[in-house]
Formats: sequence, structure tokens, C-alpha cells
Amino acid sequence: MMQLFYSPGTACLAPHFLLEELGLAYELVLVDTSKQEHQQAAYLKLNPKGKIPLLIDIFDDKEIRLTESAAICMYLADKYAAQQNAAHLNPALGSVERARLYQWMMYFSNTLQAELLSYFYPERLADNAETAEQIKNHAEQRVAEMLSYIDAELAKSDGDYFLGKSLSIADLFLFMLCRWTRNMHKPARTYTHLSPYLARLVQRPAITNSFAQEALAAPLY
Ligand SMILES: N[C@@H](CCC(=O)N[C@@H](CS)C(=O)NCC(=O)O)C(=O)O
Repeated sequence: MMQLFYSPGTACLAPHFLLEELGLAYELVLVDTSKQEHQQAAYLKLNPKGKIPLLIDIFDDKEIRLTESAAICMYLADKYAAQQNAAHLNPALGSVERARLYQWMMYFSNTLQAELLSYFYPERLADNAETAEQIKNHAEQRVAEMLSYIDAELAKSDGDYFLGKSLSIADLFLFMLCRWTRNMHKPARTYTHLSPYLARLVQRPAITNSFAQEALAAPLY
């Protein structure tokens, strides 16, 4: 059976939401980052980067070990969305919607997520606590600018979801990143268009089930 290695609330959340949306059978394997389990030999053997998440699946009778949250979402949607009657999660290859999906998945993962990692791990970018604090503050300001941009883009949607009328993996990925801003001075839930959008998403059974399975308590986003 497919396995998702997770630590509550981390970058495993988007793949977790997606596994639930797709209604797939999978096993959740806890690798608790708060106990440094991601740095222990057993996990490093599977994922030498020592990061969460990791997905293990069987592909053409061979085991595939996949890392990078966004890539895992794209892989799962490519492989399973049509099969699970959820083709809407993954617009057709070669379509304008698919191009827009690529654009947003890249922006979310290599720009917003990267900035959030600077916010959460500023000490890795600094030699002392004072500089780390500055880095954290600057990262928070840049995240706020990005959320303003995302909020304005969301306003252009002609439906309830980021790419229009259908839920896509971009929504699941963005929800995860928005959740990570919940303790900032200006969290994603306070933006005009993100506010009702996140409130709608959080009601999806796939999202509530994932939160329950990861034992995450309110505030959820
Ligand atoms: N780009 C990677 C980032 C993975 C990542 O940094 N995960 C964090 C949890 S959100 C982690 O493993 N942190 C533990 C550490 O860096 O020590 C992805 O999206 O999968």
C-alpha cells in the first residue's frame, strides 16, 4: 500500500489532503520532526534529505520514493485523478488551465513556500539571534506582499477555487501554505478574498479528515 511519511502540520499536508480527496488507500507513517525523527538513520535511509514529506508508491511493479510536496501532489494527480473520477483536480495536459496550474504550483512552492521556510527556520540563515529575528521579520513582510498578490489574483477567479469552478491541487497546496501563516500579524485568513475561500476549503471532508488524522487542533488556518 502507498505510504505517506508525515509529521503533523508540515509539508505533508497538501499530499495528505490530496490522498483523501482521491479516496485512495494509503498508510500514514509518523516521523515526528519535533523529536528529530527525520534525522535518524532509519528515515535518512529512505530520504537522505531528512525532510518531510516522503511518499512511497508502487509504479510499474517498482517502488518509487518521492519527495517534494508539490511534486508529490502533481504525481498523485497525474496517476490517480482520472482513475478516481476526480479529473477536475488535474486540468488536461496541453490546456490553458494546465499551464495556469503549473504556474501557480511553481509560484506557491518556489516563492511562497521558500519564504515561509525562511520565516520558520531563520536561525539557519544567520550567525546570531538578532540577525535571525531580522530575517524572520523580513520574511513575514515578504509573505504579506505575496498574500496580497495572491488575494488579488484569487479575486479574478470566476468560481469558488483558485483556477475557477473546479477544485485543483493548487487549492490544496495553497491551503497548506495559508495555514502556516496563521500566527503571523496578518494571516492569510484576514485577506478579503482568501478569507471566504479558506473558510470554504476547510469544510471539505478531505481537509477535516487530514487534520483529524494528524491530530491538529484549532486554529486550523
Ligand atoms: N521543498 C520541500 C520542503 C520540505 C521541508 O522543508 N519540510 C520541513 C517540514 S515543513 C522539514 O522537513 N523540516 C525539518 C527540517 O528541515 O529539519 C517540500 O516541499 O517537500
